[in-house]
Amino acid sequence: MTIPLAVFDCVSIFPEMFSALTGVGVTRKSVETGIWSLTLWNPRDYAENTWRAVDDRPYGGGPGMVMQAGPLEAAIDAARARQQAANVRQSRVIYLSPQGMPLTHARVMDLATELQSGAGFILLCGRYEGVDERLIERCVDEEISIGDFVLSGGELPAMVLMDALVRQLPGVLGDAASAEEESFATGLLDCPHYTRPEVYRGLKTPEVLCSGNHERIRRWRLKMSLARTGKRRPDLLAQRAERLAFTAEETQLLAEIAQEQCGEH
Ligand code: 9D3
Repeated sequence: MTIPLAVFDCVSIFPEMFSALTGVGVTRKSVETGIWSLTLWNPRDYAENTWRAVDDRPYGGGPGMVMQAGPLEAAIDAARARQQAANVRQSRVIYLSPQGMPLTHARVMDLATELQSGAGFILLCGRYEGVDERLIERCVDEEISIGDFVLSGGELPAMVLMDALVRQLPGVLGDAASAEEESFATGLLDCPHYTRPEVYRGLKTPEVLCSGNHERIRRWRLKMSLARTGKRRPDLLAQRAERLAFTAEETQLLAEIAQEQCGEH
């Protein structure tokens, strides 16, 4: 493999964190075979003061520190130049930020398509209270959040985004796993899974899964997915109903589930 299917450059004052992505599992295997690449840039290397400080106190006062525009822009420029030298068509700068649009499966799929058509991503990870707004104005194409909860910085979100994207590249997952991937794409939660032993501390594996009847198993799994989604994520079922995305079989199974739940109450 000579040309990677996805090119990432990442700007962070904690580059050592990224071994959590490049050092283990399928993400490690696929980066080692050259399916994707990650180059890290530490804005401290572009700080001009003797202490290599990249943050300063906020104008207007208040708690915490703000990342300065200068070292971040220098690091982004270096990343852009490296990507151009690596024949990347155009670089997209994504700032992982609590103010961004929340990441969704649909957005992951669109970004994966963009990557595979030759774009390179430059991921900007903030620390402290955030980054100087003028850096965002000048350099950032898009802001992405991974959800409405508070983290300590953008590094874990950047790894979440890369992990989600890398899984979509051809050759990263086996065929079985990529087929399974569709389960989220269908908008249903996964069914329960069981493995040996058949009885664990008195708890039996559902008989159907040991029956060898693949049609019964498929139907049971679909039913469990529908039941769980209805119970835990009624919003997902409602979305699917709006899109009229239920098959005749699913409608039948949902009726069975409703019937059985009537018995429970
Ligand atoms: C005083 C307000 N700050 C604390 C609530 C705002 C704040 C600044 C920086 C909150 C978090 C962070 C660090 N977080 C990220 O950089 C971040 C993030 C997140 O915290 N949650 C979800 N997605 C993301 S993407 C980047």
